Amino acid sequence: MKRALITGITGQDGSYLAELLLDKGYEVHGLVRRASTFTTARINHLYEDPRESLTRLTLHYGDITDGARLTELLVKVAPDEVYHLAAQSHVRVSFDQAAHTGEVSGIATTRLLDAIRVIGLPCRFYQASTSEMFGGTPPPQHEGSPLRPRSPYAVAKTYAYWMTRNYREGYGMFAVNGILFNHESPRRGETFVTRKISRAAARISLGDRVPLYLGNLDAVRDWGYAPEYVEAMWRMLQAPEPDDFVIATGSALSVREFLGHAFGHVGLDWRDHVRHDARHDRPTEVDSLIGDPGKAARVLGWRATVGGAELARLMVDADLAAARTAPAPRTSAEASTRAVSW
Ligand code: NDP
Ligand code: GDR
Repeated sequence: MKRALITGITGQDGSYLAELLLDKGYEVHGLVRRASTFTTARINHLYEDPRESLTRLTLHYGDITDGARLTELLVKVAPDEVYHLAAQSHVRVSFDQAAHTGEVSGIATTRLLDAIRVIGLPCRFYQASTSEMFGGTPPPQHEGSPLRPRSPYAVAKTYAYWMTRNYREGYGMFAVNGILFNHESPRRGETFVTRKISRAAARISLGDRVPLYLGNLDAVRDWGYAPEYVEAMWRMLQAPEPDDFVIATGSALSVREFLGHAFGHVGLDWRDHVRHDARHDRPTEVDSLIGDPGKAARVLGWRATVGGAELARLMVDADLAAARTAPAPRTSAEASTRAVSW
């Protein structure tokens, strides 16, 4: 039985990856940071499975910035594969927490790589790199495109990308970068734009009158479906040689077009319900990210099948179902759209 350690297991991708690996028969270990409230909503269902997954999924407390704890866990778990997904992953928030984002989304990767190197653990390592690293480079972006990061988040991830490559080249580690373009799902964090939109379309279609406050609607993103993207992560670690891959659909929508698909799906015109709030604008914006997934198709046999329009519809349907069973109080909907700058 293969053993995997997932950092960021409570996040969108970590939860889908844990499912995928358990389905494949892995023993899965996840790093979870302590919080004053429960953070395991996305993986609780894995514990409700009465069969053997209960004994094959283990969570360990730890913070990704705590090198000693990472070393201890790597020795204890001795994973065959490490999927490093933990990060401060919000681009807008990274402008408010630049140094913190550098620690969590950048330097923590070095702590993990170094712990693996010092222990001499013969594991395979996946780094969650991002299309944000391309920043100001015009589309289509591929593995050889220049990295021109335009946010503290993207700068931190670019550092981690290069450290991963350096440890591969310098120490012969099987360490790879998955350069993933935006990927979404009903489990997407509520402050990312697609989920803000799908939740708003659902609640407004059910009668809520509170508008949706957004920033820049002109940004263009290559949006794919998260469960398909975690399959690509796994394939990268099964490849004969370590290498870096762009994972994307190859086509894109603007935020405005995504709004059209989401609100149109429930018979609404988004223009009646969306307001601009400058707090959601970014000091430096990334205008257009559209990936070229050709290498992943050739080498890994991986292709995206769900595009932005279908994604908008499936996310709205999921939020409609959720809102019907547990309608959010109006006040909390308003507070969560107005309180901070996402
Ligand atoms: P999420 O924001 O949903 O999840 C982030 C995870 O990191 C959560 O489990 C979070 O824990 C954990 N985390 C944050 N800080 C710490 C810390 N200090 N110590 C331990 N754990 C921590 O991100 P996604 O699932 O969407 O993305 C996964 C990874 O892929 C991230 O690294 C992201 O930057 C990267 N990425 C994502 C893309 C996307 O479109 N989704 C595209 C390209 C890259 P908690 O639940 O407690 O907050
Ligand atoms: P992104 O995703 O920055 O691409 O990073 P996000 O959904 O936050 O923004 C996408 C685009 O929408 C614009 N936008 C808004 N964004 C948010 N969050 N809130 C708003 O109100 C809003 N209005 C407009 C943004 O300006 C941006 O252009 C995501 C994260 O998952 C990263 O971790 C990951 O690396 C990249 O995708 C690829």
